Amino acid sequence: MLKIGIICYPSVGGSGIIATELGKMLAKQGHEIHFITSSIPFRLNSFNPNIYFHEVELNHYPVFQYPPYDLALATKVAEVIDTEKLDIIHAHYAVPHAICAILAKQMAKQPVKIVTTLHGTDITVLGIDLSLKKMIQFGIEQSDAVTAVSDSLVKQTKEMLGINCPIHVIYNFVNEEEYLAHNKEELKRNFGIQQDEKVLIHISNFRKVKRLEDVIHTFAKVYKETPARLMLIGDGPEYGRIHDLVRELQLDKVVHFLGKQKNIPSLLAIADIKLLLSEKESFGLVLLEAMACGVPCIGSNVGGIPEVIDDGVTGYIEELGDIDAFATRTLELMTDTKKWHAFSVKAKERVFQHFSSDKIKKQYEDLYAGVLGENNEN
Ligand code: GMT
Repeated sequence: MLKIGIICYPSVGGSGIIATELGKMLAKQGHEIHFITSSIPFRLNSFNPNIYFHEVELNHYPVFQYPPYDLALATKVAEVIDTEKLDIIHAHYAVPHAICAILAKQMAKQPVKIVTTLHGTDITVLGIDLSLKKMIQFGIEQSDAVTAVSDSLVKQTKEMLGINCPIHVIYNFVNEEEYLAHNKEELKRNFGIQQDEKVLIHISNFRKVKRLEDVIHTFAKVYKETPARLMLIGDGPEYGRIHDLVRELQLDKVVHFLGKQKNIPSLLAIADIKLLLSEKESFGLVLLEAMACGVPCIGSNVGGIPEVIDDGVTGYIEELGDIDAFATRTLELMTDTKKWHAFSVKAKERVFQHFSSDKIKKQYEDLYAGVLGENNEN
């Protein structure tokens, strides 16, 4: 069994969810897991004797204008490598986490291997910044193994950064236990949603790349044709602008801003269709979460989205910004009950067959064994 240190963002967000759920699964398997983060990861909600949490504390020295979090993290990681004799540091995000891991490895007295997982924003957004490009390249090249959450992200990383080292695709997954059957009709009643009203849902951090305005305009077209509601889960920089747009379009009675929510499976259980119309999306974990609840998804033809949605089988993929096509497909699924059911069944099947947590956990374990020289694959 291995001793694995995990560095991730502890707050709400796909990368933090994947890092935490992976840690939980590895701990169940018997590995010793050490989370090294600024606060307890929000998904770390149950006790497991194999899971440890090391808090990165910031010192507010007056000489620093801003407390240097990255240096505090690297120091803490080095300390944990030595005290716990870690075999692996698994950094989620190249910058700053892989960089901190590399620095920690140099400071530590014990040898350790570094595995870095790229989640997308680190490459597709930060990689455009020339000042960070070199650092991202360094983080990737100095890691002992690198994974990315989709084929599309591997291609983009190689193209944008001119990197030749291998990057393994290991897809995201969901914790299947959280997506057991919910009573959809009862939950809908609790929300005051009428029998004939269909529910569309969008979940994101309300950043510009998520194209919330396309979600609203798509819903507006759908609502003209049939009774419907739109549930918006999450919060972020676009919140105010999108709120104004909803009011301008006089949709405030049927568009619900629910803010950040923890119990995503119960909310997804109410939904009939999930919309993710982003202009950048390396994977789209929220799609997988929706599919696990049997919710067909409509997405833009961008990044890893086409690797998650099976077009015409578990949902539809349309070109970025094509509001008419998004609305037509939404209406098609809303009005053809037989088709909706077929898509719903296939969506669940796809999650449990292609993105099963056991399969993904095994891929990470094989990768760890590879970097530690325990098999001949690497
Ligand atoms: O989408 C975000 O802005 C959040 C970001 C994160 O750090 O969680 O999500 C990225 O990682 C997720 C987990 O691998 C992916 O499902 C998201 O597609 C990816 N976001 C982008 O590529 C924009």
